[in-house]
Amino acid sequence: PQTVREVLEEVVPKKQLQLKQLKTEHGQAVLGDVKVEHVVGGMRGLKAMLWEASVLDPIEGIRFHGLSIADCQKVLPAAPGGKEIIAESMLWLLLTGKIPTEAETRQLSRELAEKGELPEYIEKLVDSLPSTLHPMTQLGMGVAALNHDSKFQQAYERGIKKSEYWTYALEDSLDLLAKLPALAARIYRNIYNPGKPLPKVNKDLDLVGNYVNMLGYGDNHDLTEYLRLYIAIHGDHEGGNASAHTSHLVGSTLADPYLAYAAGLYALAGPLHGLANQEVLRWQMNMQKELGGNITHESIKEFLWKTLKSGQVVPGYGHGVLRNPDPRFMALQQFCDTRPELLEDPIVQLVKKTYEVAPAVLKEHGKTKNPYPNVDAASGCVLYHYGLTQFKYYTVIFGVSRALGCLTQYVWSRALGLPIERPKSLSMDAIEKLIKQ
Ligand code: FAM
Repeated sequence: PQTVREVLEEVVPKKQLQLKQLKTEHGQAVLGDVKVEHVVGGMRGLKAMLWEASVLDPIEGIRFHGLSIADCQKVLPAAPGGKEIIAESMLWLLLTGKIPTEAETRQLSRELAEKGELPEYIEKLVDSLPSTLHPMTQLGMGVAALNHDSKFQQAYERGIKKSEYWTYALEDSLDLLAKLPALAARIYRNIYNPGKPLPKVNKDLDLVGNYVNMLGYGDNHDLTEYLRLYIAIHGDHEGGNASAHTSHLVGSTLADPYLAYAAGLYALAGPLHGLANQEVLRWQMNMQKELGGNITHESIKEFLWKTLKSGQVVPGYGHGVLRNPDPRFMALQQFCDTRPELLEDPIVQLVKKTYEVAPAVLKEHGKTKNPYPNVDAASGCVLYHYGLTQFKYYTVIFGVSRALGCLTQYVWSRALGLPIERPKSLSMDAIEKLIKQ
């Protein structure tokens, strides 16, 4: 089996040539207009950045190098004894555009496990934080501080050629990804199980198998399989979402992969983005408390209107690009469909019942361009069922996953020699002057 680096050494030159031709032959080609609404409306739909690993279609949803989630579930290797996609096989696809063999996947799992232990200074840093400090804040601090050993930053200081950047970026990216489970699990243990011993990284387990084991749920096969699927499908969602976009921008200054991803994590920590999975559980628990035993479509509709009338958004619904139900939401629902104990779970049922009425209410409310559920509407209720009930931690799991996409793009942005990003900003007066011309 080849290593992911060996496959990249074959793929990178081809993509570098494709970019060179695109730049020289089509540099002046127009891709669309820039309107005032883009400048003042968060650049929705503005074609403005390059991102190789995935493209998001508003109707069909995400495709990873052209493969849908269903395609990936057919071809990407699972864990030994498992069925679901695992982080390593998704990472291989994102990085190389190719499907890894089972042997290549196992080799990558082993390579990551070998690098999975945290340096002692990181353990001391994380253990020194108050348990009341939000786990996302703690995760970003740990990730940024891991740049102490960044190979990219050390090589850059030595003065390496631009053509070599991506190899050091890849080394840091694999090192960082390998350490996320131990870092994320230590934060969980410190906040929710203080003093409980943390298992060591098990060299025979895949990344998520180790993560679940260190979280203290290792004997729950179904939860492990769920988190394998969860982490694989949250990995990449093209380049414009806030965590990917932030990480991409920070990386374009040649800040190392640790700093770039730490920045991305702080975008993910926003309630309109990754923190929505925490907000969905809080909202669904409030709904369950308020409705008590009277869970009907009517009573859920009333609760939805109450949320909207109080000026809040309905968490887990809407999307900046999607105009259809999120295929990631559907994949997580399908995971439940094959497990009676999940289908009978009250919170899982509440999510399902909410999905049966929320789109119509949001359409009637008339503001959101997308009245359908996004991945956050479904992602937390299964965790809750399996006993991972601390929903303030949920975005950390999203943060372990989104590294797959952000670090892939960091490697590719260096391989393609993408420059520092610097779009033009305007004042309102300058805009008015411009449109009067
Ligand atoms: N509930 C109520 N109002 C909503 C809404 C929702 N779920 N989604 C959008 N709107 C409102 C939005 O606030 C805006 O109102 P204002 O003009 O008063 O600001 C209006 O509808 C038009 O918004 P849009 O163009 O349809 O959506 P955006 O592209 O501006 O924003 C989201 C997209 C995801 C931020 C937005 O749908 C939202 O806030 N959803 C709820 C929070 C959430 O689930 N976020 C997670 C998104 C997920 F994909 C992720 O990143 N993990």
